[in-house]
Amino acid sequence: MSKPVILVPGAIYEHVVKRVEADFELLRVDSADLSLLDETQKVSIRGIASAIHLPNDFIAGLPSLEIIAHFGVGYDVIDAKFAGEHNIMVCNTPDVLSEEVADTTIGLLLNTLRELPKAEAHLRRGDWVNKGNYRLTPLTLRNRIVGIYGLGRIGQEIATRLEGFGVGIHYHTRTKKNGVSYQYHETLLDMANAVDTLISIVPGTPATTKSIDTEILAALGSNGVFINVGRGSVVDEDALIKALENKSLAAAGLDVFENEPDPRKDFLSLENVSLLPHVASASVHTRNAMGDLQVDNLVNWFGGKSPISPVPETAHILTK
Ligand code: A2R
Repeated sequence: MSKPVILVPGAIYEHVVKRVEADFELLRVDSADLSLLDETQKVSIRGIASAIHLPNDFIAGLPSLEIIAHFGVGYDVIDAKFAGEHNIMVCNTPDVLSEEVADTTIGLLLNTLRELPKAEAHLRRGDWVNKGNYRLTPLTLRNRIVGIYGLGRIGQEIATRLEGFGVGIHYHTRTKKNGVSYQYHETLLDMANAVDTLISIVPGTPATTKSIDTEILAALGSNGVFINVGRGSVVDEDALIKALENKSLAAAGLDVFENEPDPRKDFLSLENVSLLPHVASASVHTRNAMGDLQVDNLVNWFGGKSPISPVPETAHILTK
């Protein structure tokens, strides 16, 4: 029997390509563009393994498509509701990256507060021997109260790590979590008023878009620090840049941006921001685990079993 055809549109982690090739017939195109496929190819495609935005007309233009296996936990680049309405399963790669992202979050938080990348640059430039000690940092994690915006799989891991630092921990989600002792806030503004450090790890959705705005940033106060490891779309970047410029916010640490991989130039010139190029889950260990889960979802599906990690919008779809 011939193997199912799996399309890989656009760039993908090489480990995924090897795994797809081993179990399926791999078809690659440069982008999610129907004009790159002939009619026979379009009809042959039964699954997609991707890490990029898939437009709805692309999804709808593949008549035999059964499943989209996305690389990453955030799947805001796919209209999962639309896929579900077309009886197409969508899977993501949750859990396997939660600890890595939480580890990186703590690193970014400390980099932001204690200026560790700048202190290292000071040493490397020869400034330690020539000019003296790096400055005492005005900011510290000591005595901070941290608010976590999104206490899901990753948010919980961040909170667990923060417990070891002896800081106050608050959270905001739409629903209060059972069995969680951290202080809950019904609104993001309530939480921002109660904390001085805000960590965002909510998904990019219409409800979270630009939800961190001038009012939320102002509520953190002039000692306030904002860390984003979720999605850039969640922040009003104009408001954030203004707050950092006029020091109404002390500092920010950002791993995600509205426009990736080309963030706003204003961020690059600001002194009180620590920047990372969306690397929170980017170790070989964790990216391999994500790739394995992505392809295992396809293997299960085409083996007649339920996929491992369907997204909620399509979890009702039965195997074919
Ligand atoms: O609101 P709830 O009770 O469903 O809690 C979820 C929360 N959340 C929100 N909180 C406040 N306002 C919203 N509009 C809102 N939407 C969602 O975010 C839950 O506590 C958390 C998401 O957790 P998980 O679904 O377990 O996602 P995970 O694996 O922690 O990843 C979070 C995001 C991904 O979607 C990527 O964008 C990024 O981290 O890598």
